[in-house]
Amino acid sequence: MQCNKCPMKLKCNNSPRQKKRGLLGFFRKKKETTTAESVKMTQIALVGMPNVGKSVLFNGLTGTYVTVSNYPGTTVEVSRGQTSIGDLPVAVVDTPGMYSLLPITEEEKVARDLLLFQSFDVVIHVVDAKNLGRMLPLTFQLIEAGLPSILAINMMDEAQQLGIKINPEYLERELGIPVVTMAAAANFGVNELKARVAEYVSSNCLSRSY
Ligand SMILES: Nc1nc2c(ncn2[C@@H]2O[C@H](COP(=O)(O)OP(=O)(O)O)[C@@H](O)[C@H]2O)c(=O)[nH]1
Ligand SMILES: [Mg+2]
Repeated sequence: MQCNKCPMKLKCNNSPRQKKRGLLGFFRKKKETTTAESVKMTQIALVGMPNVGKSVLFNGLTGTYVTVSNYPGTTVEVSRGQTSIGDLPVAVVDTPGMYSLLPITEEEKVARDLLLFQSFDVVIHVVDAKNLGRMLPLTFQLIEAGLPSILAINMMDEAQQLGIKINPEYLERELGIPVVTMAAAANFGVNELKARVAEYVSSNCLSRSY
C-alpha cells in the first residue's frame, strides 16, 4: 500500500488505508472477544413442579435483565436472564413447571426439550420443602438422565412453621448431588446456592455423562 504523505511513496503506517484497517482490526478483535465471552457464559436452568418458587428464585438471581419469549412453535413462555456469580457470568433459564421428564402437558414438553436440547452446566431442581416426598422422584429422573443437578429445597420458612425437619447433609450423601435449603421469597439461602453453583461449575464432576 502506497502512502501519499511520504515523499518516496513507500509503505508506512501513516497510510489512511492502513489506519482504517487498523481500526477495523481493532473492532474485529473486540467482536471476537465478545463472542468468546458469551460462549463461556455458564448456563443454568431452574426446573421443578409449578408453584415451588422457581420464578421468585429466577427474579432474585437475575434482577431486571430478563427476556420473556414463547418457546418456538408453542405458546409456552420461557424467561431468560443473566447474572454473575463472583467472576462467573451466568445465563439463567426459568423453565415451565414440570412433574416428570415424561411430559404430558405442553409446558412439561417444553421444559423437557429445554433440558435435552440446550446444554446446561447446572440444572437447579427447585422443590417445596413441605412436599419433599412428592418431588424427589423428579430429582431421581434428572440424576438418572445424567443432568448436572443441584437440589434446592425451597420454602423452608413454611416447612419450619409446620415443624418439618430436613437434613440436607443426609440427602446430599444419599443423592450424590449438592443440596441447599432456602426460602427464596425471603432471600434466605440464595447466596449459599450461588456458592454451591460456583463450586460445582469449577469442579470437574460437571462434565455431562451422556
Ligand atoms: N413462604 C414462601 N413462599 C414462597 C417462597 N418462594 C416462593 N414463594 C411463593 O410461592 C408462590 C409460587 O412461586 P413462583 O415463583 O411463582 O413458583 P413457580 O411456579 O415455581 O415459578 C408465590 O406466591 C411465591 O411468593 C418461599 O421461599 N417461601
Ligand atoms: Mg414460574
